Amino acid sequence: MAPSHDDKAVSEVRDGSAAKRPISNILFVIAMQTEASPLVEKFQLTEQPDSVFPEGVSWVRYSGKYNDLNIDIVCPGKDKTLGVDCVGTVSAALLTYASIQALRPDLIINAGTAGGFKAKGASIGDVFLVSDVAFHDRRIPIPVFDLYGVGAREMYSTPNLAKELSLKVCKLSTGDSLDMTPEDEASILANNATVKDMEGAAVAYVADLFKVPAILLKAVTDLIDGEKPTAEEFLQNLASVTSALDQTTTQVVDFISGKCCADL
Ligand code: FMC
Repeated sequence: MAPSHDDKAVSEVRDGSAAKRPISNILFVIAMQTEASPLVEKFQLTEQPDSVFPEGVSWVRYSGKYNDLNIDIVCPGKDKTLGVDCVGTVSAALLTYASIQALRPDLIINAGTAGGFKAKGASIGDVFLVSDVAFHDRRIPIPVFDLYGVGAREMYSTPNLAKELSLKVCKLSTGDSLDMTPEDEASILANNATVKDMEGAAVAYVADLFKVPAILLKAVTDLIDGEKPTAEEFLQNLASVTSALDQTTTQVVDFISGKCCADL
């Protein structure tokens, strides 16, 4: 019997041949519409009305061709009742899962905003390439479950990308709150994170389940250890920081164009 599409994809990941094939399908997972819109415009993508997703979900997909790349941007969309973006790990994980199944990306990019620690060298508008992720709000004080809760994992290594674009590299800690309890703070410090978001480690978890290389780009909207209240600073800087993210993301896509994952 001929191998199915799924069997072929899995064996290519195992024998490493997928990493040596030129990247053709890039999947962006982006939590907020404000973060996605400039990239949708930049890559001249169009919203796909006949969804590859199950009927009734709020998820939105934009697609198109940019250089030699097929680009999809998926967003969790607006909460059906409250009308706000479905931020956070649950939507991000579901959307990443469904998108991998439907679109078979060669590479996933999760681009978004984050809080940064100025004590660790972060400034407003910095865009970081993430080297490692972990969770800071999954406390399970039972041996081994504690490590599972933290869920630390290294991201796909992209030394050439980091070097060529002189990207700042740091660790990311993910949790489902914009604010931070003292317990979260201790855990973020233990994770040695410079930035904190609400989706990155969830996207990385799902990408890892299916062995799809993933890159995380995080732009700093607010300083967690600064003077201003987080929510206020986040909203104030969202638009300007998103344009910095947009610039770096375009450079990353231009760098990726024509390369294999192994060259990144
Ligand atoms: N803490 C956690 N998340 C964020 C943050 C912070 N200080 N600043 N910006 C974010 C990101 C999250 O990943 C969400 O998608 C959104 O912006 C805030 O709801």
